[in-house]
Amino acid sequence: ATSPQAAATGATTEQLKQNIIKHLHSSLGTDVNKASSQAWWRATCAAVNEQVFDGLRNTQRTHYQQDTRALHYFSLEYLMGRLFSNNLHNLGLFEQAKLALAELGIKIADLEDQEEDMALGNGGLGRLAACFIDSLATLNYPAVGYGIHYEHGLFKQSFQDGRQIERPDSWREYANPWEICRPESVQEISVYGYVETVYDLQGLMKKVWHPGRIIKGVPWDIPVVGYNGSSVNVLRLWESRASDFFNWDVFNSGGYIDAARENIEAETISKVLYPNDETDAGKELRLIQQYFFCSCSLKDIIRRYKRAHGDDWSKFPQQVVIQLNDTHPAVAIPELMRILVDRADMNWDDAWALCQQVFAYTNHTLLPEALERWPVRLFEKVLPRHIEIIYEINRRFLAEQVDVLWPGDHAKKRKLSIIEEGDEPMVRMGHLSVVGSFKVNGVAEIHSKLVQSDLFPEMVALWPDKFTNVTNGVTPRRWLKACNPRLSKLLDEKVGTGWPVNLKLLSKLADYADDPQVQDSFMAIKQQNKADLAKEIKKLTRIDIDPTAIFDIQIKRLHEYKRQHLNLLHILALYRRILQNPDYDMVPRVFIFGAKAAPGYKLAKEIIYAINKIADKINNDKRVKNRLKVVFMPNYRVTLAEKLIPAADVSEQISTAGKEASGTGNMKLALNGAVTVGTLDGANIEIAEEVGSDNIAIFGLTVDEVKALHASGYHSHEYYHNNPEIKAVLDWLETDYFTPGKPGELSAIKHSLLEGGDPYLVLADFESYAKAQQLIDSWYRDKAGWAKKAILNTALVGKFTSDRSIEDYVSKVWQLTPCKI
Ligand code: 26V
Repeated sequence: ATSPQAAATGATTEQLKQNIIKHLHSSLGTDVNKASSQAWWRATCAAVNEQVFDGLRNTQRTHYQQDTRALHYFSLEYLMGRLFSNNLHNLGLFEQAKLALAELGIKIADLEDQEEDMALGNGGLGRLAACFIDSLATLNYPAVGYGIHYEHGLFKQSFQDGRQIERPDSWREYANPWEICRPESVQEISVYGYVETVYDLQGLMKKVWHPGRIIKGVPWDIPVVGYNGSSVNVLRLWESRASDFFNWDVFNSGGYIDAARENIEAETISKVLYPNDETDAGKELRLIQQYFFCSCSLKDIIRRYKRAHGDDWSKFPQQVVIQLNDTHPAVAIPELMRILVDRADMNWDDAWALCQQVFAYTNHTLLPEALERWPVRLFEKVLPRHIEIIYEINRRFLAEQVDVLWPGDHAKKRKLSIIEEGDEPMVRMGHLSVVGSFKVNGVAEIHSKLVQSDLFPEMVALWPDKFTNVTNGVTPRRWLKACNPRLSKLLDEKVGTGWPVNLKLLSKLADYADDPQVQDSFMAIKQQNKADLAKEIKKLTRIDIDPTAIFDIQIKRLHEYKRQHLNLLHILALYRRILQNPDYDMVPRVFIFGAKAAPGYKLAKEIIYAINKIADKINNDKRVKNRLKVVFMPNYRVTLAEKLIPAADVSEQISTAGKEASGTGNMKLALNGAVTVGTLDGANIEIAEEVGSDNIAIFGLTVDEVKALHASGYHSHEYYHNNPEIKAVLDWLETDYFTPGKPGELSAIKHSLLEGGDPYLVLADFESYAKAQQLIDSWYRDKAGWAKKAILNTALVGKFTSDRSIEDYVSKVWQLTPCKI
């Protein structure tokens, strides 16, 4: 079966076969008789790359000739996952490749498993960046993603006696077939040193930065293939190396050892992704990472601009827009100022006006511990010229904006200052980002409201039009078409094949929600996906699960605010009910977790340990009679998500209201027909609006109720003393029931909920959560009723395609025009 796109490119199954064999010979130096799966995979990648590179050349030539305005997405993280089947799907070659390989005696799934995940991100923020660059290419918008070429991505997780063990991830140990090194585009950047004030011949003051270190940035390009043979954009990731130029001096003065050490130090910058999300560690290397990639990227953008426009800066804001993915790349703002004022000799006002037309900032979290602040002291050491520029930006902001609206109000100045005063003065990166950007957005309606009302209310008073919302989305190509081929086929039949690029078409499926035949097909597909997952679970954990049980899935980073421990307490309550009443009537349920904890986040690791220990006990307790199983899948990552999501019946989205900015897993699970158990938080609210209250189990305190409860004084002890089930399960954690001979091993959770004050209101929401879970149980007993809910979830979440998010950014922020290739 040749897809129309593939036919148009002239690629036939036969040609693909010949190409794969050709590469087996000429690129891999092996042949069909002795090639390993790895070699077959690499040969197939090489064959696919012939088309990828054609698209890349065409796209770059077209953008250059038409001198298009382009988006530059600045992100410390891109959680790409695997690219093999994604690229095949987007080129329209997947079915052909599958056939071609089958004729060669190779299973395509075996080749897919040869690829390491490209895990250059922590969680939601990094995966969002990956979905966005997919949509940008699909929608033919000129765009470049900029980031860091980490040698080691997010750590690999395993469990040892239930405890998380981290091992380094080496995704490109044996070379990655999708990346191209571009030595012709290296950049050099500076750090450390001191600033000298000099006067030129006219007596004008100039600042000269004498760097202490020069570092080379080597760009690696990863082609980003749009769906349906549209544009092929690039993700450009910078690798750090010691500068050749700089090392010469050291060599010449006889310092071989020093030179070698400097090599290592320079290479350290892009060595490893920081595995914390949300808690700001304030590490020097992290600041250097941020500056390194921002400076390399800005210089790259300026080099390209100058090729077309020479030294005329006037068109720069017309051609260039830069989106800051959270505050992590905010140092790009003073860096562009430095380039314009110190290097291009532009006056401050013109330079600042230009900057403010170029940058836009997305906020991804309200958690105070995640709001980035850097010690001024550290800035002075690493970026001595930038801290001066930040002071000047701040001085003018306070004098020309704050003092004009609130004359003489020193409290306001203290609150709004980019520099936080105190024993250790700090640079507030959020403030810097708002002041330096022309647009600021949150990532779901409620989150954007809270950004304005709680985080930056005075900034809204100063610039009401600066603030906006863009609700997140996910790419349906990866998160439905590629990961759930069975459901995709059904959708092709029922709503036509246009849904991957027009996800609202899925709403046609709602017409069939009551149709018994469609219900049967839909649930049969879910059942097959569950059977596949059950096999995978057996393979990875040795745990046997009943594939007809409810598959209840919570997959996301481990965080107190995401409340995996609320889920766990409810599991304990169910277990206790079963033990107290051997005939306790419940639909069999498998609770499945996937989550990595930041290596330094103690309580998160204790929660993982507790889930594993409790799982062990429950899974081996005969009295449970298979009503309850608990599985913690190790090493949760994009590739595992692709197996879990199509098999989910229930999606756990249970953060404390006001804490989860948006969530995107919630969208992926609903899209694949899972029913959400969720709080009114982040995008759950918008999902509920789309699917309707019959098709989602909402529970818990609202944002306003959370605020009111905190204001009136929250006492978690009261819930402990007033609810016997809560008391029993918390006390249970202190015994040695789950850790024989070692009482108290699981008590950290109880401690945080009682003595620790339960900052995320786990106990306050427990009862309401347990009721919502009862509702799920009763809903599931009605087979047709459940099928209808599942179908309506898939049918009604078309809003959450990242294509829609991108179109929102384009109309509200970026003002781009599509460029057909
Ligand atoms: C923060 C930090 C703090 C310093 C150390 C390194 C580091 C790395 C990442 C982060 C930010 C994490 C923020 C994040 O991932 N937010 C998530 O963004 C998703 C996409 O917008 C959103 O769906 C989630 O609700 C939000 O938690």
